[in-house]
Formats: sequence, structure tokens, C-alpha cells
Amino acid sequence: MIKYALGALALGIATGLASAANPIVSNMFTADPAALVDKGRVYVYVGHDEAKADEKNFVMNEWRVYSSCDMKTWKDHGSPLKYSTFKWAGRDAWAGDITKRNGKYYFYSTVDHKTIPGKAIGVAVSDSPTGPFVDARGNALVSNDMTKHTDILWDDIDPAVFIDTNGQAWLYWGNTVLKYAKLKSNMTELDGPIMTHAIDGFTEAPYVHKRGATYYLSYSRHFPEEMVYATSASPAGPWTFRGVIMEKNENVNTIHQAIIKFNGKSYVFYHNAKLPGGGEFRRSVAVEELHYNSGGSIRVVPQTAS
Ligand code: FUB
Repeated sequence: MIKYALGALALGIATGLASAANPIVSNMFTADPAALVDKGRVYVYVGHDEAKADEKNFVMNEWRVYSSCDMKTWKDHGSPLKYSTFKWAGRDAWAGDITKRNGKYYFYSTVDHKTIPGKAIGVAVSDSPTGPFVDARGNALVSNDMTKHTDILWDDIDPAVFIDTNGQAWLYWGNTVLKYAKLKSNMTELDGPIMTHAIDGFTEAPYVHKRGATYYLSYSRHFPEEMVYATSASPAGPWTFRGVIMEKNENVNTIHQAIIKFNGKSYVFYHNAKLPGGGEFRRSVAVEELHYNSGGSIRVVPQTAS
């Protein structure tokens, strides 16, 4: 396996390609995928798990970008965005999400705020899906003092952005409680109050996509996390629990998904810890095809190695 990993590393450096199978990236540990389909390519944004084997906490300083036109071969675009892109952030390039509006690319991300206790959400913008990205506001879009949950330091994590077919953009995020708000069309300001939904077993990693007239809210449930989903006739809920998408991982508690449609097929990105040397803080992003039943329910997705 070490030989394989070194071989992959050499291949990655020589060709700029990441990998042709799961995990998508085999020369470093990666987590918390976000995905964007743009101009015939799929772009995947991942956090970089930099913890050493004996470290017992997340070490995440940057996001990295990969793209593919065939879902098999991934091109490495390097790191166009770091937590330090946000001058008000002190550390922690945790989970983010990406969307495109009016020719610009908006990346929403979790970071740790330098002066306001707890995690916060920033938004960065670029003219290209591969960056470079710059801070779009100069301060946090969401931070702990705006939410009135000042005793909970991790509740403003895992932003997911969704633009509805009527043009209204929404931001979802949260840990333990699902939070959501409308975004203004400039994509850099909330439009109205932050709202919440108490969802039984909700842990983190909300993600919203739409299929036909149905809104799908996928999220991590329990801990160790399993990937589950609920549906609604509205992006604001209420959400009806529908079932499991992917069973929990074996040697890591988190799973964090993103769901896209590309060239007529649906895919779910997630992370596990299957790369040699992997674990709780050394994860690996992978992707699987996702299938719907005729009534719109999602079939349980098995993890594959290739
Ligand atoms: O990567 C740090 C945190 O772990 C993310 O914010 C969560 O979704 C979990 O994957």
C-alpha cells in the first residue's frame, strides 16, 4: 500500500492529476467535499486534513480544488483559498460550499473567528472556479454574536448554498440545530432573519438540492455520522425524514456529503478514512453514483474503492 501511495504521489506531481479512482485524491488527506458543475467539468473543493498521525484534532489550513470532465480522472488545481484569505479568521479551513451567479464564483466557508468566540462563516469570490478567491466582505457573513446562541461555539459551521429555480438563494448551516437564511442576490449578505429547524438526530453538514418540484435536505445524523435525507415542497421546510443515503464510516465519525447531477447522472461526494494512514483527522474524499427510485426516494449508496 505504501508503494501504491508513493506511486500515486509521483503520478500526481508528474501529471498534475490526482487519481482515477476512490479516493479522488491519494497524495494527501482531504475532507468535506463541495462540488460545482461548470462548463462541462465537475469541480470538487476539499478541506486539507494536515494532522500528523499522532495528532488528535483537525489541522486544516486551506481548501484545495480538483476538476474532471469524466468523473474518473481528476486534475489538481492547487489551493486557491486558505483560512488566512479571511483576515478576520484565526484558523480552521473547515467545510465550505460553492455556487456560481452572474459569472462569479462564491465560496462559503467555516473558519474560526479571531475576535468573536467560536466558528464563523465567510464568503469569498472569484472570477474563476479555480480561483484565486478573495474575501467578498472583509468580515464574517455569520458569526456567533449574530445568532444569539452565544453559548454554543460550533453551531455556525458547514455552510451549504442553494439557488432555487426562481433565483432566490439560500444558505443552510449548523451543528445540532439546522439554521438557514435567505441570501440577497449579491450573494454576500443575508436577506432577513436567521431561522432554525429542530431536526431529530441532526448533527451537521446540511446540503440542499432540488429534483423536479421536490427539495432534498441531506445531512449527517447521529455520531458516528450516517448520511440521511429529508424532503419538502419548500426550501424552508418543513422537512420529512425519508431515510439513509450512506451508512456510517468504519474508522472516522464524520462523512460530509455534496450531491450533484452531471451528464445525466447523479453523484454523491463524501469522505471516509480508507487511504492508508487515514483516521478521524486524516480523511479522504470519494464519490459514488447516486440513484433515485421511481417515487423519488434515494437508494442506499454503497462505498466503492474504484
Ligand atoms: O472538517 C471539520 C468538520 O468535520 C466539518 O465541519 C464537519 O462537517 C465534519 O466533517
